[in-house]
Amino acid sequence: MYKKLSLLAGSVLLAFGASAQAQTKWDLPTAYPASNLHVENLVDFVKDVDALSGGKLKITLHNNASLYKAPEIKRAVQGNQAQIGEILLTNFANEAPIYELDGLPFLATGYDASFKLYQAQKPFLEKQLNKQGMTLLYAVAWPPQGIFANRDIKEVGDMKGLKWRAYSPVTAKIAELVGAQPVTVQQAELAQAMATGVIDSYMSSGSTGYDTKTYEYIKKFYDTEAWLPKNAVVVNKKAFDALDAPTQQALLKAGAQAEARGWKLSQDKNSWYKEQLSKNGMEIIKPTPQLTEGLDKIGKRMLEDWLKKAGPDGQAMIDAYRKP
Ligand code: PCA
Repeated sequence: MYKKLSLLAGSVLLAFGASAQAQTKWDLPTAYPASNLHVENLVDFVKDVDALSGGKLKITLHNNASLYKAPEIKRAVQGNQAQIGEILLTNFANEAPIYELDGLPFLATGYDASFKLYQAQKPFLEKQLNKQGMTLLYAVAWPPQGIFANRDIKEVGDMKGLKWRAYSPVTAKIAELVGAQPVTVQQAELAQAMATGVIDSYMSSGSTGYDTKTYEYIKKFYDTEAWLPKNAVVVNKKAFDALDAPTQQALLKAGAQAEARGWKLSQDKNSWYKEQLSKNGMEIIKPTPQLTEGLDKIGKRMLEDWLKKAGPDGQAMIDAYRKP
C-alpha cells in the first residue's frame, strides 16, 4: 500500500518536473499587423528564442491588437497578464516624460541621429521600466514621419481645420499648434477612421500608410522626416526572473539580434514603403522650406516644454545626444 502510494507520488512528481522543465509559454501582444516591419521582426525573434532556448521558451505572437489594444499592452505586461509585449513608447508620454522624447518633432530626424538619441535615452528608459516591474529587451525606430493629407500644404498655416488623426499626446499637440482638430486613433482602427471620414489627415510613416492602405483615401504624402518614434519590446521582470539562466541568456541574445535586425529592416524598407504608396497612386512630396521651418519651430517649442517637464534627467539626455 505504502509502496504503491509513493510510486504514484513519484510519477506525478516526475511528470510535473519534466513538463515544468520542458517549456515555458509566454504571450506577446503587438498592436501592428503581419505586414508591419516590427511584426516581421517579431516573427523572427520568436523563432530565434525558440531555437536559442532549445525549445524551452515558446512565445505566441498576437498581432494587430488582437489580444490587447495598443494603449493596454504596457499595463498587461506590467501585470504579467502578458509576459512580454511590444509598445509604442510615445503613446505613454503622459505617464513619464522619458516616453515622449523620441516622439518630439525635429529633435532627431535620420536613422543615425535617432540611434544616438536612443543611446542617450536608454539608461533612463530602463530605469523607468524597472520601476514599473519591467525590463527593456530592445527597441526599433519606425521610418521617418511625414504628413498624409489631400490638401496642398505649403506652410503650417495650410493645416488649419484638418481632421487630424493623432496616435500619441505629441501628435495631438502638433495638431493643436497648427490649428487642426485631433482625434486619437491607433493604427488598428485607422483604416476605418479614414473610410468613415472621421479623419482626413495624419502624421506617421510610409509603413503605416502602407499597412492601412491610406492611398485609398489620402493622395499626398509630405515627406517631412520629422522624427522616428520607437517601438520597444518589454518583459515582465517576474516572468524573466522565473526563467533558468540559460533561457534568460537565450532571450537576451534573441533580443539583441532583433534590435540590430530591426533598425536595418526599418531603414531598408523606408524607401520601399514610399515606392508602394507611389505605385498605388499617392504623390510623394518634398516639403517646402516654409513648411519645414514652421514644423521646426513647433519642434523647438515642444522641446522647451519637454525640458521643463523632464528636469535634470531630460537635460542630461539632450546633452548626451548633442555631444559630438
Ligand atoms: N506608425 C505608428 C506610430 C508611428 C508610425 O510610424 C502609427 O501611425 O500608429
